[in-house]
Formats: sequence, structure tokens, C-alpha cells
Amino acid sequence: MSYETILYEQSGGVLTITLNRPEKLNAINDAMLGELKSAFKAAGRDDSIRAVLLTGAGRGFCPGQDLYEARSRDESMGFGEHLRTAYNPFIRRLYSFSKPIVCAVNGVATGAGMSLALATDIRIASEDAYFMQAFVKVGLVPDTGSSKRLQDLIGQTRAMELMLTGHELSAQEALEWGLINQVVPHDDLMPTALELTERLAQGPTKVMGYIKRAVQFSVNASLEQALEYEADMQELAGRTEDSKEGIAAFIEKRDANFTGR
Ligand code: LHQ
Repeated sequence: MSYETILYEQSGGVLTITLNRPEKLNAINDAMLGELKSAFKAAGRDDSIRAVLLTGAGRGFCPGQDLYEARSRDESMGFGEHLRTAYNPFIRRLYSFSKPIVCAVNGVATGAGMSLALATDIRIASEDAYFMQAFVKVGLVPDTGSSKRLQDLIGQTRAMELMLTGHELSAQEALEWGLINQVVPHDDLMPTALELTERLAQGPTKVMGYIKRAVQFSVNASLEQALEYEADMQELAGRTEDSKEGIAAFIEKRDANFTGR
């Protein structure tokens, strides 16, 4: 598969997807959105891929929608329709992606670029990175999942402040606010993120998909509903080869050798 706006590189069970328009800090144009959609579709279907690492080329992670392209778009298609037809199907795909996604936030993440980072499972940021709900600065509302995901992660008090002010949140503040998992010196970012993604790629991949489903389901569920959903997921997990291997390894006092099945 050949891509023009992203890099798609597999090594062992790890797929690294790199947003690759560095001269525009990796702003998302239609071509990139289409390629991201195809890449995640292919990665979801390929059993040899067991975890994904998402990052950006150059000094930025992603500043969101390419505003030049947004302005030059045919006015017959409003932003709402653009979101409904182009972005939202991709964002849904990302949230329902069944394998772990680690985000290595190498630089600025704003607008839909911040939404993209928030849609991943574990976020590690360079000390040089920062986050901004830049939508308000260009007279737009948070989209691509930000209005929900941000408050799910850090609570409405702080989410509202970020969305109304467009405050630039440093990587360190983002860590303190619970928006990301780790901050590392810039040069350590890729080795750290890769080491984690490789570790995840050796886990019980199918079961990790069920873990993700259970966590996402529970965000909007009552305890009763969550208990029931956990039971459904555990039923599926218990039938996997990895579950049998994990329990056998525990009893035999050895490390489990998960295959992802
Ligand atoms: C860019 C962009 C960019 C194009 C930097 N576009 N070129 C809305 C509408 C419809 C549907 C979907 O969703 C959305 C939601 C959105 O995502 S709206 C966009 C929200 N994002 C922003 O408003 C951020 C705009 N960018 C900035 O404020 C700054 O560029 C930041 C703070 C990200 C970085 O500032 P600097 O480090 O000073 O870099 P820079 O501004 O010099 O940018 C470097 C280059 O990247 C520059 O290119 P140029 O050829 O002019 O030198 C920028 O034009 C380009 N770039 N963001 N979103």
C-alpha cells in the first residue's frame, strides 16, 4: 500500500503510523484523512499487527484541519457535512479500533489534531509538545470528539476552561491534569513510546480489544449495565487461546506466551 501524507511502517507486531506533512505541522487535509481511514482499516484486518504507534513527522504532531483547504472548499459543503461525511466515520473507526494505540505526541497538538491524540489509548508526550483547543481561536466549536472525550478525561471544569480560552497546555500541565500518561525528554520520546508499543504488541491482543470495549461502554453506563457488559466481555475473553495460555502459565509458574488469538 502506498501513502502520500502518512508513513505506514510495520516492524514485528508494531505498526507505526506517522502523519507526514511536516511543512504544515501535519495539518489534516482530505488526502490525509482518507489515508488514515484506509491505514486503520488495513491495520484492523491484519492479524500480524498487534499494536499501533501514532506520531507526527517534524516539529509538530498535528494542528488539526488544514485551514487553507477548509477555506478553499466548495461552499456548497458546510463544515457540518464535512465532519459528518469525512471526519466522523474515521473518528468512530479510531474509537472502535480493537488493538492498542499509543500516541507519541512529538509537538503541538491542536484542534482536530488534539482530538486525534485524545482518541488513542495511551499518550506519551515530548517535553516540547503542547495541547490547545484552538477551535475557539478560529471561531469554531470543538469537534472530532473533543467536546466529549476531553471532559471524560479531565472533567468538565478544566475541559470547559480549555475550550473557551484556547489556553496552551504544556506537556507537563497535561500530565498533571491527567490528559496524558507520561512526559519525556524529546530525544527519548520515540524509544520510550516504541518500547511500550512493543510490549503491548506481545499482549493478548483480542482480549485487549475487549478491555477497550468494556472501558468505552462503561463511560456512559450505569453500574448495572457495566457489570453486565463486563460479563459479556469476560465470556469472550475466556474463550480465547490467550486466556487459556495465561492461566496455564500462571499455574505452571512461567511467563505467558500470548499469540493474540
Ligand atoms: C497550518 C495549520 C493548519 C494549515 C499550521 N492548517 N496549515 C474544522 C473545520 C472543519 C472540519 C474539521 O475540523 C475542524 C476542526 C479543526 O481542526 S480547525 C483547526 C484548528 N487548528 C488551529 O486553528 C491551529 C492553527 N495553527 C496555529 O495556530 C499555529 O500554526 C500553531 C499554534 C499550531 C503552531 O504555531 P507555530 O509553531 O508558530 O507554527 P506556524 O504557525 O508558523 O505554522 C507552521 C506552518 O504550518 C505554517 O506554514 P507556512 O507555509 O504558512 O509557513 C502554517 O501555515 C502551517 N499550519 N497549522 N491548521
